[in-house]
Amino acid sequence: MPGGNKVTIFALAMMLCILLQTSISNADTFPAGGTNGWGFSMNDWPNDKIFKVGDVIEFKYPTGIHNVVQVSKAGFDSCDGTGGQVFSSGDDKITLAQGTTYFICSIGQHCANGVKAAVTTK
Ligand SMILES: [Cu+2]
Repeated sequence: MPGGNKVTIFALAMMLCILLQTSISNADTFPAGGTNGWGFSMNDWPNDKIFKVGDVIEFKYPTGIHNVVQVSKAGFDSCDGTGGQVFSSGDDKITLAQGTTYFICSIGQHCANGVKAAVTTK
């Protein structure tokens, strides 16, 4: 039956489209600190969330008041931003890779006062 192949190809094409759309729209964007934004009210912000590779963390804060430095675990633990990648636009979007990504604010004693977050992908 000549029409059969066309129907099958159409069905396969539809399935492929659905699969592609799912993989594209799968990434979520999380505002760091939730509604408080990136600052002194992190309140263990990432702890109740599930992150995956490709998700984006958006850091919103007043320019010059805070910054975002992507650091190693050692840098995170000691609040030392030396050698880290610095973001300072006030609206920084950082895509998560596999594992844990560590962020601190390197201005003043902000990190020691809680302006830090460790985000782990599942
Ligand atoms: Cu700060």
